[in-house]
Amino acid sequence: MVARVSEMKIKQDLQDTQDMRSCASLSSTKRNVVVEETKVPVTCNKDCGGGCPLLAHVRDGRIVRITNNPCGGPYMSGCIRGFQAARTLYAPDRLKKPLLRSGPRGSGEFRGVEWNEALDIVADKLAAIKARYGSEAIMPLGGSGSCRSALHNTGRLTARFLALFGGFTATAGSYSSAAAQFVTPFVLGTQLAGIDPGTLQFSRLIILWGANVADCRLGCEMDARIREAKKRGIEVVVLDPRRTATVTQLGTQWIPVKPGTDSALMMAVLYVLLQENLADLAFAAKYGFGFDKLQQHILGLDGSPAKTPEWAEAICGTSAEAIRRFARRYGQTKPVALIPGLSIQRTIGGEEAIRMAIALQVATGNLGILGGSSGALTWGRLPQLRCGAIGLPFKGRMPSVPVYRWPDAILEGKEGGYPSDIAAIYNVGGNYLVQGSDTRKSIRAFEKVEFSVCHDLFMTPTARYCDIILPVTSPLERQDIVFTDANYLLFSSQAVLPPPETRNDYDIFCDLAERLGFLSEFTEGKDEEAWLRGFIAESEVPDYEEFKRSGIYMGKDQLRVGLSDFVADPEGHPLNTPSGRVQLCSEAYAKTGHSPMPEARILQASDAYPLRLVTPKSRYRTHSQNYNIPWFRERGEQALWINPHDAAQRGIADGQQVYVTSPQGRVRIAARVTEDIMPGVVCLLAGVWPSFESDGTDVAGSPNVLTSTVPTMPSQGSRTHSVLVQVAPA
Ligand SMILES: Nc1nc2c(c(=O)[nH]1)N[C@H]1C(S)=C(S)[C@@H](COP(=O)(O)OP(=O)(O)OC[C@H]3O[C@@H](n4cnc5c(=O)[nH]c(N)nc54)[C@H](O)[C@@H]3O)O[C@H]1N2
Ligand SMILES: Nc1nc2c(c(=O)[nH]1)N[C@H]1C(S)=C(S)[C@@H](COP(=O)(O)OP(=O)(O)OC[C@H]3O[C@@H](n4cnc5c(=O)[nH]c(N)nc54)[C@H](O)[C@@H]3O)O[C@H]1N2
Ligand SMILES: [Mo]
Repeated sequence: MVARVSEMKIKQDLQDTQDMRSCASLSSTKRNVVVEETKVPVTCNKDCGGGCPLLAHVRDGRIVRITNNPCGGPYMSGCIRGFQAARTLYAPDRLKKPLLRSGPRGSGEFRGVEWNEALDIVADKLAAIKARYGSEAIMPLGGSGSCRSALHNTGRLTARFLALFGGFTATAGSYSSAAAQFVTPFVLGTQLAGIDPGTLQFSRLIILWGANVADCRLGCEMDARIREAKKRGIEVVVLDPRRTATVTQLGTQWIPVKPGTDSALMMAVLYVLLQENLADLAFAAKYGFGFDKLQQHILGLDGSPAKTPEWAEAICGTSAEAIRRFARRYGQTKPVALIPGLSIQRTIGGEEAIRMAIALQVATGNLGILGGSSGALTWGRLPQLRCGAIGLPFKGRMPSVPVYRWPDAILEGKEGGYPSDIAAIYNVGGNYLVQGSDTRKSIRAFEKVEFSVCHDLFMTPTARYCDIILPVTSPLERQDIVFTDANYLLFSSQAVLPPPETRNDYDIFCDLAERLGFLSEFTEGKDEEAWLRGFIAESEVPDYEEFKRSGIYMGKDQLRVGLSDFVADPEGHPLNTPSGRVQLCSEAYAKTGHSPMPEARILQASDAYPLRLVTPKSRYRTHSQNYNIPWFRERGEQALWINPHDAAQRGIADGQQVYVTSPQGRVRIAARVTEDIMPGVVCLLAGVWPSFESDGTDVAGSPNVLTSTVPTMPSQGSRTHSVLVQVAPA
């Protein structure tokens, strides 16, 4: 009885805290006298899209629940993955002992070993590889696991360790945004052309172009800001091949568009704007360079077809009438925030979609103004708060390969034109046998190397192919400073103790550095606390203790608009482009072998593979994380989304098992026949761990079994939304 009463008290207590959303109440963490419950400021520290200030409620050394940290204010909110993050900590399949492979690679046969033995083996193997081939024969792989922080950062730590060891072959660029990253500087002279989400309160139209922010987070405020805008009567147009939760919850209109065809649709929008005198020609001439040429291209005055809505309809599957209506609304409203998802550039020709999105915002006078946007990526595209982070002490040039092509680089090596022959994989914070493209090719790459080591919390498909697996702590079990995509920093305190036999990635690298003779260079004589205090000393955060207490430090300006200085004063703040203006036409870009002007470069479907597959994020997963946890998996059963029209053509009923085939592989999965996806397009959500039958068919529905490592050019970026497939009843 006593326990129940006290629990009720705690509930009331927490309720009060939540309702007040009072940051001050955090100062006394042990508020309840009956049962001690501490509230610890934390965050997830993954490349999850969020960056959310959260509070872990801890009782008897266990996290009992996770809520929003009231210090984040009314708009910042976590999501289901953050609120349920404790499920990762307490999952029964959490790795708790170092494992040494005892059967063939991929068999899953391992035996437990003591830490000392495991570390000796890793150190010896690395030393042998270096002696035989040089340290460039080692390729670190990793991405989204604990990649946002100052100290316990899987990418930074691995690079620091291997750099001090002697160097390595790096993977360059990112799965996320390689095409945008490549092309944006040609057009804008910078990557920093985003907006703070708070500026959306000034927008009169919001265009989510391939952005599904209700499921796939692009910052922890976006959702609430758009929800509020919609409540105020602002139109929110969502362009997506799928009717997503963003369409139904945040949107006022859904415009379906076939994946990889956005550049064509954008051209038709510009055509209507020009034809109907809705473009801001003065703005475009003042701030853009080459608008006249682009105009000729759009209107078909350069010998190319006119980019009419009818022309686009045939390519994009979007009705010409919908394009006209949308263009008019766009041209008649101001300011307009165009927020591209990263999806539109993870396609063949994705570079062009970004160039055209910028062109549209220039043509409508929405670039660099409050309530507008640049058309380039917004997520994480403004200066970060100054703060230290563990460094990469590498001097000189490091060989590198585009990350999207890592399996090709391993399989083909120097003979294939890559800079090194890779003999070892050091995998920390990534699960590329799920998330890399062309899973079967990726497996061959793992099979080829002489040695592979993995640090992870779970026996992922990637860990399964490694020779040694070292079990690590999770972000909630250690303290760190976490960077975000906007103008605030987070402090994530240690909420609970880690399982006894797990270690921090940092400590593992210390143990290895000691064995290999460079411990003092690696640690610089500092422990965790000393590192963190040092990072804050380099920052503008005035008070370390206060930062730690509240878990968040807000930068002064929360209403930043990228390129606003240029728009306010183009002479005083020219862009870092040849013209000093927005390079709508770029001769420098043309040197890559592509058109100086944006073009509609679109992958053509074929008779053998007539359907376009998209492979977006699930709201329940960060990439492949959480797939192994039943609570999340039950909420998002994998299925192939297919339109009734395409299903009927193939005699496929809802729930029926189907084969999805591409040149790379085959998947068998249940069909979900739904109007929520447009005709001609099918969808498998990303992050599903594959499960192969003996004939090589994956029966889990893992989309990368079907994707290809042939990238979009010239960026060498990911094209996981440009996948051509066929579907047939199984
Ligand atoms: N088909 C398709 N493929 C895609 C995408 C897509 O949309 N469709 N998206 C692409 C994108 S944008 C990205 S960013 C990549 C992401 O690809 P990955 O980086 O491979 O993503 P995750 O699946 O999150 O893998 C992170 C791993 O790190 C582990 N981990 C978590 N915390 C820690 C830690 O503190 N230490 C260590 N050592 N390990 C930790 C997790 O358990 C997990 O196994 O996927 C890409 N692949
Ligand atoms: N829940 C969750 N959120 C995340 C992540 C996660 O793993 N889980 N990962 C984070 C990371 S690392 C990244 S890089 C970002 C990625 O963010 P995005 O790349 O934007 O995410 P996706 O889910 O791949 O795609 C978003 C939407 O675009 C649609 N789409 C696909 N192709 C096209 C196209 O060619 N044109 C148009 N108009 N729409 C298209 C999809 O149907 C989907 O609804 O998300 C971040 N947020
Ligand atoms: Mo990403």
